[in-house]
Amino acid sequence: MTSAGRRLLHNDSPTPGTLPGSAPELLSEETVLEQARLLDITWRDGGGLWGWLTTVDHKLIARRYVVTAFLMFIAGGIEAAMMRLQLARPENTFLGPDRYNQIFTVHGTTMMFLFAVPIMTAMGLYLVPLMVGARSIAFPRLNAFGYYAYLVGVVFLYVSLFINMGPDAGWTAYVPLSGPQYSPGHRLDVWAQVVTFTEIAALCAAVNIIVTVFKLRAPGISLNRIPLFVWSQLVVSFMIVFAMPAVATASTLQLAADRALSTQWFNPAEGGDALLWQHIFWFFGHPEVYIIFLPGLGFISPIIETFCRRRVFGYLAIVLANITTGFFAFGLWVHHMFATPIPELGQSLFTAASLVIAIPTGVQIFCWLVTLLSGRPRLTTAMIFILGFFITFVNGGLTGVMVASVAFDKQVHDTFFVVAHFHYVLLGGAVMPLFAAFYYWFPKATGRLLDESLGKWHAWLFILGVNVAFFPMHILGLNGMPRRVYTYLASTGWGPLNALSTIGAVVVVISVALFVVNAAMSARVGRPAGANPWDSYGLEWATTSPPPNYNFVNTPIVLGRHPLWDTGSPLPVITGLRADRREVLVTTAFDAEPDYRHRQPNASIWPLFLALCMAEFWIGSIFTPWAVVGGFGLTLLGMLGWGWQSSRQIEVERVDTDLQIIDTV
Ligand code: HEM
Ligand SMILES: [Cu+2]
Repeated sequence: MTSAGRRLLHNDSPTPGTLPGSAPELLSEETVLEQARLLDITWRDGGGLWGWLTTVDHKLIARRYVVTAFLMFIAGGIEAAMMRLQLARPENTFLGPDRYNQIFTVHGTTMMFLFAVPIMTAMGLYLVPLMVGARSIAFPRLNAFGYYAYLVGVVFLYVSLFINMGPDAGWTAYVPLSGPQYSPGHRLDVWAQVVTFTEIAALCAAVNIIVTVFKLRAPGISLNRIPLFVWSQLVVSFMIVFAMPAVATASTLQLAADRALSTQWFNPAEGGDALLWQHIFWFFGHPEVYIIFLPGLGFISPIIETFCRRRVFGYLAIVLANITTGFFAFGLWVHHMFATPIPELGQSLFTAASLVIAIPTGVQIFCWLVTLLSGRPRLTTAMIFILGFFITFVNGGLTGVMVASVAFDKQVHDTFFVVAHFHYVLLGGAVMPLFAAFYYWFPKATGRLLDESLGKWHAWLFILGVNVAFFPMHILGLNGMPRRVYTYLASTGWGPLNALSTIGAVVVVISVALFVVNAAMSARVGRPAGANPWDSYGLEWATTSPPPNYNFVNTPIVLGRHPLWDTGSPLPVITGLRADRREVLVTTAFDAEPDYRHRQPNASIWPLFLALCMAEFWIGSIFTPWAVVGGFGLTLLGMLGWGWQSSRQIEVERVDTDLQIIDTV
């Protein structure tokens, strides 16, 4: 790179539009068009069914991921509606006890494992490479494999539910209820393997995002310029790496083994420990909640900035809040176990830690409030959802602080108060920001805007419905209504509030139906968006909508935290990557200086093949030990094929001097 280039990257106060110390040559329009044509040929995956099955384009995979996970939100929503119908009046007979057990378990399992985590990582898999100005994601084939592993879990859970083999011990699958003695049959084996598939998928996504953020950032995106959404994805990816192996091990190597191989991990009669399950589960389970809502919070900064036309207040504070939340999240798990015999000192410690974690989240909220108050907010649909987030999430956070105290928690443990609390957090902290993100980034992914007037109906009805559905549950819980119970007597007096809650759920169903109609219509006939419909600042808005398969014709150069606002469009670019093969620019971890050119794999069938082998292995093992033998052989074959392809395709090369910094036309 030229010395002008180096100076450029380290110049902290850029003058928009000019390059300090250099007289850059300009790229002519023909050069750019010719380059785009070549890149399109190089990065295009095959057409037809084969092309569809073998693609490794991160955007196509992420779109499938988002759609599948959203279908899971609908499935979980149908189950929620069924539960609410059953509970609408006392002694109802719509769902019997056995059906109800399966439905609440599958609802919880679907929402946590098959909707919330996957949809958040999928948004990252789509947006992170675009936001850091990369041609692609770090490991395209691993990305495809992760999606297929997840899809196997989805299909397996729902096929099982339809053949009356749906798990029924709660999404937490506590032993001894979930063990061989009290849950004979295969229902809980299904649960254990579904968890395995989803955790493998989450780990694939996490590793991919971490490496993409550290090594594929466009020149100039030093650590202190990484977009806030990308920061939240990075923190969450590290959390996944530490949390998911715990539950995958507990469910596959311990619970499934206790059930199939008569190991005795959780059986006190044979020297095992039943509480061990709760510890391992919640060591994963508590961070899981933050894994779900930190990306939700990550959506908020860019949306508020865009619609207030103001840079967010307290960038550094928000980054540090993300990191501390990620850290502390691993020190709270015992607050889910206050009803078990935990030493008093331990209880106090975990109470204190649970109170402390409210602080970093509060810091983020205050930063956004300052930004909102000092800007001139435009009340678009995305912003209405963010308003809903403030109301709903803060309420859920407050009840969280309440249940952090042991004395209070023991009163409301396993009642509907807890159900109200965590739905406020999840719907307010994850689902509302997610809908905001849909309205904001849908035009990027499809090239068309969602309809705003339908959107506003969706937003207001959703916020109203959620609060009507869940607020009464606080009171029901305080009045003693237990969770996970299929009915109650009229003499309890819980009927009217339950009926109100069900009405709220119906409003939620209507509002989500409006969204589905909106998305289906707008994807076809919505208003064309253009590259940057909101006049926003991030790199994802610097390319066309939808982005081409190679993301950017030339890698942009970033001179501030808000590239399109700092520099204006078009951005200066760096040239020199080859167009005749799939190359990405690898940069240094801290300062994002060009380092290597890395050649990436072409379309491949091995990810799908390997996921199917793994499905055969894990699902088959429930029914016959021979599946393990067959699965082992097939998996080995899949790995060999995968590796053989890599050895022919992938290489790295040190960046030489032909990378140049250029101001485009
Ligand atoms: C507005 C939509 C929703 C409604 C009406 C709803 C309703 C319910 C109800 C009534 C229960 C309690 C069943 C019982 O204990 O008897 C429940 C449990 C649960 N819900 Fe939801 N829910 C909704 C959305 C969500 C979302 C978005 C998530 C997560 C992202 C979620 C996660 C859970 C979990 C983890 C449980 C606990 C399951 C268990 O006890 O094992 N729900 N839901
Ligand atoms: Cu917790």
